[in-house]
Amino acid sequence: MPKSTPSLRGVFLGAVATLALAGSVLAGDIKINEAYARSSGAKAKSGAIFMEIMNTGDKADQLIGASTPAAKKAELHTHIEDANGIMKMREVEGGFAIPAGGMHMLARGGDHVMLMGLTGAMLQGGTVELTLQFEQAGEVTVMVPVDLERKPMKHKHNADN
Ligand SMILES: [Cu+2]
Repeated sequence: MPKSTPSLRGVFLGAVATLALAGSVLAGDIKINEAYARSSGAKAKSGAIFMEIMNTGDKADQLIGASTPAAKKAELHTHIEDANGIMKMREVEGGFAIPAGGMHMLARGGDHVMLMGLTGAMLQGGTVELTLQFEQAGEVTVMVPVDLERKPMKHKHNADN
């Protein structure tokens, strides 16, 4: 069937290109986009990972845990404002809901994966292997590029920035 060969080859190459895209992964209904990791510097004992988590399925999922060889512990954190107006981080019991057909952002100043007790310095250009645990999708591993230069994300409608 010589006619079908070129299209099959195209599909195969497309899949390889998707896998090779740093900071992205597709696992079942879960798609991770634009993941990146950062810390406050080479001597930092902790770091954080941000990403967009999409759920392309028709069933709600939940991110319930994370682990990485880059740190002793990975926790699901959010920022909350205390009584004095000071932003503090705390662990989120039960993790983050990823709605069916929707997405959940992990972003600076909001929800994030916290890495505590880094096993080595997070250097620009490096990569952190992160395994996320989802209730439905199970374990999803993404190779996360370290990006110390990325600025916090601006809202898209903020055209004057
Ligand atoms: Cu944190």
